[in-house]
Amino acid sequence: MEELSFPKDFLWGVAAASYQIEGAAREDGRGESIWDVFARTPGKVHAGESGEVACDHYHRYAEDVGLMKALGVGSYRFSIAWPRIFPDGRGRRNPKGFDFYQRLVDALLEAGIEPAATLYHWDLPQPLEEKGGWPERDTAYALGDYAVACYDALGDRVKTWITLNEPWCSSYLSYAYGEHAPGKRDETLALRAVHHLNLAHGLALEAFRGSGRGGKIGITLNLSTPRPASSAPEDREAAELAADRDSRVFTGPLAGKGYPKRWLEKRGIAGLFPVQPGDLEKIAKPIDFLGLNYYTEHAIAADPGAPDGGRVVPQGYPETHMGWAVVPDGFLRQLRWVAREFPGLPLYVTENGAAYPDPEKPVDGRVHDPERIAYLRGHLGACSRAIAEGVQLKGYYLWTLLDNFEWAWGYSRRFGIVHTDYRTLARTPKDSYYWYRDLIAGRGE
Ligand code: IFM
Repeated sequence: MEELSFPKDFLWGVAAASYQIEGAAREDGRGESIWDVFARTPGKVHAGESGEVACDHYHRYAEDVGLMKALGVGSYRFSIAWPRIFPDGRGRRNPKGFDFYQRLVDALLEAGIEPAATLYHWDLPQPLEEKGGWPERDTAYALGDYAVACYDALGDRVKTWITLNEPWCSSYLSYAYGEHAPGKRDETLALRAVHHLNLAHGLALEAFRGSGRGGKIGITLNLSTPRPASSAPEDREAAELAADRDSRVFTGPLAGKGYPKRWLEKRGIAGLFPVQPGDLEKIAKPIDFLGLNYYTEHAIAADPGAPDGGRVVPQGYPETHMGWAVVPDGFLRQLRWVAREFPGLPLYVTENGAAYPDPEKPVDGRVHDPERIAYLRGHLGACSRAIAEGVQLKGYYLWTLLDNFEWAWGYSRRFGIVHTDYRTLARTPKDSYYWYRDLIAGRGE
């Protein structure tokens, strides 16, 4: 087995998101998000589950920070629930919502853990969706205003900011494929959402630079950098088109290259991106780092009947409980791809981890999860290799600390290195928690 080797100053962390863990959905003046509404729409979420209680992190955050401290992580990536601090999306502030994040940040700093805050991890305030949501330009400006309020409230202590988490999900999955809130199925809306999410990033970035605050800011993408199913030119072309659709619509504007012409021309959809003068310049302003969330790699074969000319083909790899192929080499390929697109830009893995069918209750106080450890080890091997090749990878946030609400899958998929018993809300560290702890402490493999 290849040795894992990381620089002394490599940042180790865990990541989580507000709606997936906080609960307290109707408490202390929190407004509704699109996920509250989606979850109570019959048939949208597994077993009709919701984030109403989730892991009750809102009340148990001190215990969770204690778990992180004992784990030895240097940083915790969390997201701020927009409707908790602006119940209507903009305008009226909710002081109790701000107070929660003040308490959380103070507890983290007290424990010696650096907070890394994501502004938007999918819980759009419902009143903004009622005005059209991400397909509407005004939502981007609303995010810009919300960002300023977050910087003002927390910017003296939070030094790492992530504007958006996985805008691919907030656009395609939410407005074209209907699998995420608000559950629409209209590609035109999704492409408008893509541009307004990119613009929202640009506005939040501009506001951060304008604030003169110290610290760093970036964006987190879940890129798809698929492998061609064969070396045939048609398969290569299909894989590139898939990368244009899923990745270069985000990386292109960020890198100052605009939207990917090849795919736009093939589909004849250039006119569907509502770009206004000055937008692309704002989006292309330099970021301090790029966050990558990697779980799997697809193989793509040409398919003249498919709208984008390709289809995902099975690869014969083992799969996680999500049905996602386990392809650590794909992670290495993706890190190289990103290093080529953004030469010299510091990179962070802002999510990586795996769901496996752990038991509902620990047995004798233990949860054995050897498959998750193998997954993590394999993917950290790819990180270690990338660093040895010169990729500017500065840190790794494991997804995730606690088993939690896995969106449309409800509580049926467990990604945590700490088991959550949803009946008692008791937390039990799994074997993977101890494995990660030893790795961080330098006692790992
Ligand atoms: O749980 C999600 C997270 O919210 C975003 N990235 C992927 C994870 C696993 O599906």
